[in-house]
Amino acid sequence: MPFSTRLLSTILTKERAHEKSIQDFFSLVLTTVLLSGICAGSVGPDSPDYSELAAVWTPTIYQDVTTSYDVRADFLTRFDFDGDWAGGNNWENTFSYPLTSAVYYSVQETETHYFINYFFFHPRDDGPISAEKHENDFEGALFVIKKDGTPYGSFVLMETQAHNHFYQYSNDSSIIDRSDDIDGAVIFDNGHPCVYISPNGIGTNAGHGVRAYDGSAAQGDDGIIYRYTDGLSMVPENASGNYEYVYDYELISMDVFLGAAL
Ligand SMILES: [Ca+2]
Ligand SMILES: [Ca+2]
Ligand SMILES: [Ca+2]
Ligand SMILES: [Ca+2]
Repeated sequence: MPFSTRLLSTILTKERAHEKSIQDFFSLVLTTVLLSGICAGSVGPDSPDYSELAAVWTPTIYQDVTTSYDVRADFLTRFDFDGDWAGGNNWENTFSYPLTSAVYYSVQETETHYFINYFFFHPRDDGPISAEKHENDFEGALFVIKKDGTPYGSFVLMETQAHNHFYQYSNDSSIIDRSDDIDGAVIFDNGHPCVYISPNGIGTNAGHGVRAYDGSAAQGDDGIIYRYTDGLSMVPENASGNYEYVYDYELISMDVFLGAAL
């Protein structure tokens, strides 16, 4: 079995055992599509380098954490944080390796827009009951960027995913409610859209679901910020306080999954 197929099979098997993780399943379906190459976008003659484009629009991430399951289980990291591409050992390896900060991305484009997916990986989705626990928690956000003649375009909206809901956020008044409604506005951090990721636990505001950050304080007065600055992969050392500590993160193309399959 090709590596990518085996990898996804491992992840999906784990995920399907977790019946409530519909949100994770949708993310993985998208991941599957991306890995299959079906969505691979062509680079237009005037398009910027995708890695540069993704870096320009990197989200500033308000990562809430909880001490209930060890705050490290809420740290963003890379899928191969433990030095291998095996998905079936990530739960037990979570605290045995440094959880170096990373966010994955992929870009597609049309004649008028760029669609940048940012994917957030946590080795564990933990909770108080067995049905809440699973490894390989891969969730994300989609940013829609309009081609406006400038090198990197202008932000239009973001769609995020939390549990079995997709949420839409925009500051553009011309985008109105239709079959789905606009769920709120977008706060920018020096030009970077701010997103919120819930901590481990149970309920609507847990499980690493992603929403636009709304300015709220971190639950339990602990949470950190991941802000893309120099693209450095870091291991958070302190998660206490109301988003008091800030850490840079590495940006990685989803293509690495294809590379790992070779
Ligand atoms: Ca592993
Ligand atoms: Ca909505
Ligand atoms: Ca999750
Ligand atoms: Ca917290």
